Amino acid sequence: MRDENPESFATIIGMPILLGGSSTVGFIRRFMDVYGTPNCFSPESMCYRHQIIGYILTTGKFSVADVENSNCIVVWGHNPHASKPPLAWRIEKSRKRGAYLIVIDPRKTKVAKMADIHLQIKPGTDIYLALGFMKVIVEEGLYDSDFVSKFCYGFEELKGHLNKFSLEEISEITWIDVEDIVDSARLFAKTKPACIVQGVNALDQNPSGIQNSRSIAILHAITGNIDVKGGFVRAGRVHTRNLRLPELLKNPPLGIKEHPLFYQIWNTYLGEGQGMYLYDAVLKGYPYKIRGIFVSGSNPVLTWPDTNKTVEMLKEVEFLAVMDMFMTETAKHADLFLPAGSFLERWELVDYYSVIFGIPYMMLRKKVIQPLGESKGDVEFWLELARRMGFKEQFPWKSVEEVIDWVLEPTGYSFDDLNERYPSGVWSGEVKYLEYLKRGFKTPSKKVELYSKTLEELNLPPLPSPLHETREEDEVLIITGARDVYYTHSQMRNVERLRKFVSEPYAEINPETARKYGIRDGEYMMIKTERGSIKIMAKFTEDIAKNVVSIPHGWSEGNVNVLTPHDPADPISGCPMLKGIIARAVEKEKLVERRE
Ligand SMILES: Nc1nc2c(c(=O)[nH]1)N[C@H]1C(S)=C(S)[C@@H](COP(=O)(O)OP(=O)(O)OC[C@H]3O[C@@H](n4cnc5c(=O)[nH]c(N)nc54)[C@H](O)[C@@H]3O)O[C@H]1N2
Ligand SMILES: Nc1nc2c(c(=O)[nH]1)N[C@H]1C(S)=C(S)[C@@H](COP(=O)(O)OP(=O)(O)OC[C@H]3O[C@@H](n4cnc5c(=O)[nH]c(N)nc54)[C@H](O)[C@@H]3O)O[C@H]1N2
Ligand SMILES: [Mo]
Repeated sequence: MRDENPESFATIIGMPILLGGSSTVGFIRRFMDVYGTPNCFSPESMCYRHQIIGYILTTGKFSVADVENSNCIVVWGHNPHASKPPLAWRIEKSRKRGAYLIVIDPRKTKVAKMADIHLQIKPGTDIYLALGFMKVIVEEGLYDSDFVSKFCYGFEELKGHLNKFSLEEISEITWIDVEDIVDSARLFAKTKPACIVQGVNALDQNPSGIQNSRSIAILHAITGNIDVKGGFVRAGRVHTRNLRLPELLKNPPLGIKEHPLFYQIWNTYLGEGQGMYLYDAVLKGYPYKIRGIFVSGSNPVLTWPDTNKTVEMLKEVEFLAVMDMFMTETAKHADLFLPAGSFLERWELVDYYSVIFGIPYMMLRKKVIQPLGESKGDVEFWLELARRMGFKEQFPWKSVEEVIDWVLEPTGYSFDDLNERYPSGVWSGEVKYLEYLKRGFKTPSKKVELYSKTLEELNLPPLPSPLHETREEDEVLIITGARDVYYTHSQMRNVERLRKFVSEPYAEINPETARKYGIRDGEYMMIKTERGSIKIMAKFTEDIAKNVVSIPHGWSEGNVNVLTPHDPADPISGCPMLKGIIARAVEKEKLVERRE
């Protein structure tokens, strides 16, 4: 495959690898650089990356909400008690100190129950609500006029744009009363400092995803909450050495012709392709044929959208290798299965920033035991493969310890330092407030771009704009992937003790909605979309908005991704639509013919 056309080989890495830090992710990508394929993919095609792009496009950098020091916290599309408990504890602490709390979620989550205001929004309409907030803030003169005039680009254009929307129309679309929109916008704009914690992907996984993230950055900017304690603060990265081969980054992977900003924003390369284009490349040879896939630490049969298509794709390739600790639903299709060592069986450098404090952080994860049986740690495996393939020049290291030392060199720390002197890790750097006073913002205009010329040049909306069609009132909308504190994506279903807490997947549904379809609590229902249908148990709760059904992901029985489309939905990033999907039918199970 490599001799004929190396780009026909692709890798899919998953969360355990992505979170492993740059010495793991970068190492695999470096291997692919040398092999000669740009086609590296990961869950970032539908996770987190979109928020990063939206924030960078607007403020030139990635920022996080400083909830600990804030006096008004907006939690938007996020359920941190399930998905990020350390953040939930900090919100609770701030709340006790007297901070206001606004939560925007179609479900009354634990954090929503603690809130001053809970806006039970119609899924997928967040962009309208954001425009409503901006409208109130701008028209009532609640914005920070000094910051706006000195540091924002395009305020007049934004002001004109907001005239196109009325609060009554926004209220109808979002299911939120005008009064609640106005009260929330006033509370957010008048309380200083204030911040918005955006969920990791709830706002991204729809056609207006990047528009949502841009709007959140803009709301911080016009209220003067950028780079201030308790506001929206820059997340700095640890400056470790990049393992990628920079000259090869210029060769873009699949999906980048269609979504250039998914790969590169100005001088920043983000480094991977949009995985939603892998389907056509494998199945239709468009724009060229992908013939082999290596899946490392991912379970796309349960975690990627459109399971039927995903399975078709994995069956179609001439060669499929899967490296995992378990014989997963994905591994069952593999030509070659490679046993992976767990995080306890390898050294790993974690070098990110804290998504709670924004401070760069690094830590050496310790190898506690030697890999069991024939398993290998991921980097160890790729190092050995590089050796056997003769990539010695680009892979001169003899061990994973040496790789980590090389990556660490620019930081002034070594493997031994982290192993012996700082066993619990080191913070490297601090949050820098008001940085822009010295250098401006790292955007083409050097200001916060309310109006984005970069988007305009790509024929994309330069101002935050809805890219959704509005829908019929009585449709049932499916939101997928709400996190459950007991499980991580498709993992841990084999742990019996956890099964005692949640033994099978369920769909949360409001009793009033369920009654319309003759379904009772605990009964099985069939849910059908244009992609497929699944059987799933109905769990009644008054805490979910009417006409909304919430289904978790990661279950092999009741696999919600049978229902989801893989088409790139957001024109900027190509993110697929995993929230706010229209249900074709919701029926009591026995009334429906089984598909297979
Ligand atoms: N419908 C819907 N789908 C979703 C989402 C949603 O909200 N809705 N969320 C999406 C998001 S945000 C994400 S991040 C993805 C996650 O998608 P994936 O990353 O595919 O998620 P996991 O199921 O955690 O798969 C990780 C696999 O790695 C294996 N593993 C664990 N440790 C190691 C290791 O050290 N080495 C190797 N080689 N393997 C290891 C595990 O056994 C498991 O099979 O799911 C996405 N899917
Ligand atoms: N225990 C556990 N923790 C995890 C994970 C896990 O699998 N298990 N996965 C990790 C990963 S990779 C990720 S990406 C994050 C995901 O983190 P998040 O994306 O923040 O996911 P949740 O915390 O479930 O919160 C999403 C909330 O958004 C709401 N929601 C759904 N659709 C909409 C909408 O259209 N608008 C609004 N406003 N709200 C909506 C849902 O009801 C839900 O309460 O979690 C991480 N943490
Ligand atoms: Mo994720």
